[in-house]
Amino acid sequence: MKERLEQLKQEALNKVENAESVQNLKDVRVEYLGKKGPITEVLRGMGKLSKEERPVIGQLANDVRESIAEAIETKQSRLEDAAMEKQLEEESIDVTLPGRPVQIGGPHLLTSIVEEIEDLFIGMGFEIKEGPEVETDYYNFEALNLPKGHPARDMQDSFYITEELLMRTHTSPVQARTMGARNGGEPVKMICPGKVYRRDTDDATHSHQFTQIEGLLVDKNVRMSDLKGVLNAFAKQMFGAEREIRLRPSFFPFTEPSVEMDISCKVCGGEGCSVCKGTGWIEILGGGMVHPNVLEMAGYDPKEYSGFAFGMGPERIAMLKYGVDDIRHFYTNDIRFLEQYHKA
Ligand code: 2NL
Repeated sequence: MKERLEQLKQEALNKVENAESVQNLKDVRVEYLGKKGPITEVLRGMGKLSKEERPVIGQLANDVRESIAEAIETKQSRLEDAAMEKQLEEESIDVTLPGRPVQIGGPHLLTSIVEEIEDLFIGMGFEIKEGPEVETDYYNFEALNLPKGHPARDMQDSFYITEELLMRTHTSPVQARTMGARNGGEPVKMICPGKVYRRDTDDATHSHQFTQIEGLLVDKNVRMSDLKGVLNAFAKQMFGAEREIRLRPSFFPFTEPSVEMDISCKVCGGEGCSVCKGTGWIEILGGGMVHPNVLEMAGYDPKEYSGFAFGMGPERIAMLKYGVDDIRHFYTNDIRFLEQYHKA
């Protein structure tokens, strides 16, 4: 019996030693220490032993039990430690690795420019107005002194939806609508930024869709000097206090007289360079006194009311201010271009 117990002990300890998982160990425990295991069997057979042998074998059987149980416990904690070690290794984080940069977005350059211009005019008491991009022929052309068949319509060919509906070619219809809603009696002091459309072939300076900001002031006794004062304040705030402005005679069907405004060239200080094409001046916008026909169609008496209006292209303003050489940069959304202006 002694040999049997020693043999069982050796067997069990070998199995414990070779166990590869906690489950293996459980199996060994059930196999050797369970109620139906060989050691229990040995203990059951003790009745047949002599008085002298009984306590010796009993003691030995208990020692064997304890040795096996102890070995299982030791092995189990070794397996658990190894598993934990392995998991820690797999899940370890190298805190010395540099962090991944987070992409931080920002406003589009055009958005920034439009908002900057809006803020300047809000500061001078103008309100911001918006209107539909799909317009009627009436508000886009007729109400602006461009009757059907007028030659100036050719320069503003657009995308037509029907005979009478088109994508607006300028933001002026917003102003015609605003004036019309004032019942011919209240002053207007507004700017209207927005998208406009022309049937044009895209190149470095032309786009079939672009942005416009127009301004309008209608009241009693509005004069050309008021236009000049507002535009001078705008130019100096937008481009720098050292800039001079210059008004040249021009033509627009909806203003009379009409002007074009230049600002002095910063690059050469007026000497003449490639930016100003040798003239010392850079064209910025157009404007003039609102044509009496336009006032009349909007319900104002042109003998009592007068007004000035102007229009500019924020793309052109941004191109001049930041040296952007192609209008298509604004629309192709190359992040490398756009990112440069996130802190602008
Ligand atoms: C330009 C020139 C201009 C206007 C826009 C206007 C609007 C009304 C009445 C009279 Cl409702 N005029 N707008 C006047 C002159 C010039 O824009 O070069 N824009 C980019």
